[in-house]
Amino acid sequence: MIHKDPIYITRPLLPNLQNVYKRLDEVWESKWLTNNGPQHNFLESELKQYLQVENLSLFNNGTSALLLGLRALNLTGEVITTPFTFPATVQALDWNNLTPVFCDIDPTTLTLDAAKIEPLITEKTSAILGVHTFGNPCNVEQIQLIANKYKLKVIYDGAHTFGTNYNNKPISEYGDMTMFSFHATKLFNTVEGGALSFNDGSLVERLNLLKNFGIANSEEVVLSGLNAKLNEIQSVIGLEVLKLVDTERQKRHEIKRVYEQNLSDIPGIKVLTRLQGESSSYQYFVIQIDEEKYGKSRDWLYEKLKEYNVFTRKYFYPLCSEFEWYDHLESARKENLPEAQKAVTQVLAMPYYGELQLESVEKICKVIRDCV
Ligand code: T4K
Repeated sequence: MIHKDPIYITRPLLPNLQNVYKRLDEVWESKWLTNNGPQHNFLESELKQYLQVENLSLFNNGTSALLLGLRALNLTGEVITTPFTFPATVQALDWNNLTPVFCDIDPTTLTLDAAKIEPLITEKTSAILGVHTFGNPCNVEQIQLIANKYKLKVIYDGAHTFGTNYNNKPISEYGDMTMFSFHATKLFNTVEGGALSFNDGSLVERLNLLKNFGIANSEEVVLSGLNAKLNEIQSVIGLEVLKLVDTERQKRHEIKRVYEQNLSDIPGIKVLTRLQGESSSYQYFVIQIDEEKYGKSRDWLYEKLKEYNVFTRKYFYPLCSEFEWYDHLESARKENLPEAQKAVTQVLAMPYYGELQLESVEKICKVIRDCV
């Protein structure tokens, strides 16, 4: 019953090594390792096609993509966002001297509750930063209506939404800008990496400057930027991993099916499945545990599964609003964020990657079923 090898929440999608060597040969031959090399440019065009986006800019990780994307939009003052996210979302605001205004989440999708956004808008608000949490799209239509009414920018942290469609449209068609993460733990990875897709094509130049120290040419440095470029080795990995993504999605589809089949009738266990009309990102498989109905808490189950060598994750814990540097913010107060407070104690991300054996999924579900 106890798994021989530890089962983690994910394992990276690793490309065929011989194919990687072949591409690396090209890199060695060219002696071009970074700064918009041919592998980077090829990956960019392949990804544009895969994600069906017109404007795409690659970065060395998702966090710097978001950080510089916010900078490119010239935002100021306050940005309305969710407390239930990975620290990167709000830290990208911090590094732009933008103040997060925390808005509670919708209990069904665990994304920004659009109905609670409007009362938080002040004359200092410049944008809404939503997170498509676990690949669940935000209430994009409602958020856009609010943004139009108050002339706010809309940025989505789509770290979990590689290849997600919503209403038969690529997820990146919603909002002004969407960030993708290509971290090793993501469905598509370049070891570390990320991208921005954006509506306004004229931002390309500004983003290119921002990720390359603001260097316009050998004579001019026109703005204060960063070094946030995706290099040739990362791009090689990306090009080879991209070939595997569709098969990985199919495998994850099966795993999801087995989880759903085995968990759906356990009292107090709610599967945060994809919403209707959305084509899932297959990034995470997440359950929500209602202690009253299940009889045991999320933390109890987390520890119990460890005894079976199964390492789930409490994504996202703690809430970002609880970071001590936000203590002074009115919007960070517990009583303003009841749904987020609940989710943070109930959500558990389960092992989810193509190589995971269906038999292991069944065993994990049996532990969840039998231990109460
Ligand atoms: N916004 C959101 C909503 C995000 O979720 C993230 C990142 C970002 C922004 C920022 O994007 P990036 O700047 O990272 O591109 C991981 C990832 O590091 C992070 O990318 C991700 N979200 C977050 C949800 O998960 P940790 O601290 O949980 O990772 P770690 O090292 O504990 O890995 C998790 C498990 O994955 C391990 O237990 C085993 C497995 N693993 C991990 C690595 C790195 C492997 O098998 N091989 C590996 O190489 O943050």
